[in-house]
Amino acid sequence: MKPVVSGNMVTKPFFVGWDPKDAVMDDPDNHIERYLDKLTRMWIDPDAAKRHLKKKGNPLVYEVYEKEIPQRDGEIQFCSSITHPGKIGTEYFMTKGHFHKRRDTAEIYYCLKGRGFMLMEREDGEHYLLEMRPGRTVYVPGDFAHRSINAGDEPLISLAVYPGDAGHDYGSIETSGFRYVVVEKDGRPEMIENPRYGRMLE
Ligand code: PAN
Ligand code: ZN
Repeated sequence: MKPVVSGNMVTKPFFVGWDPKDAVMDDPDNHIERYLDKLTRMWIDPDAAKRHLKKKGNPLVYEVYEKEIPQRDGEIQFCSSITHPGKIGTEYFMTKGHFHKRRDTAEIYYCLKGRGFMLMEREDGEHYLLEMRPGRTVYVPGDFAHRSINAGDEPLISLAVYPGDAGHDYGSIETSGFRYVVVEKDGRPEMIENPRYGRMLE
């Protein structure tokens, strides 16, 4: 019996297993994979991304396993968000980041594995960088764009939970970027101003 929903039909009760060893959901409906060759413009040094592709190949930067839940008010979306370890130049592997289409919707990230950060930034410039580590839940309020950053040497894995009708808006982050980025300096993570802020597509 397939214990899940389909499309926009009535939601039926279901469960998912959560592999306690690799901390990722079993039996997802969708698996989204983001490889470096499709993410070359999101770094402070896009040429470093191109050099990486030439010399070291095309790594999987992050991936998401999710159940397919109707995108409507009252439902709850949830997924495994996995950001792999690595760097482009000095900048840690990270997700594209997005606002929610319905801007006032919040999200929680329950970190299960790895080390890193949640970078959050509102349109007016208010921003926060919170450390993610196993056992910690980060609350991302509505109106904040958010991005996971892996500053460790194993996958950064979280259970992300957000409202059914939140949706994703990638456009403004793709174009403008975040005002701040996290790089490795003297072996440690450091938040610096994004030198390409406002012109990520150039
Ligand atoms: C997460 C993210 C996931 C991948 O489920 O979608 O971490 O990051 P991007 O969506 O920025 O590529 C979430 O925040 N959902 O709303
Ligand atoms: Zn989100």
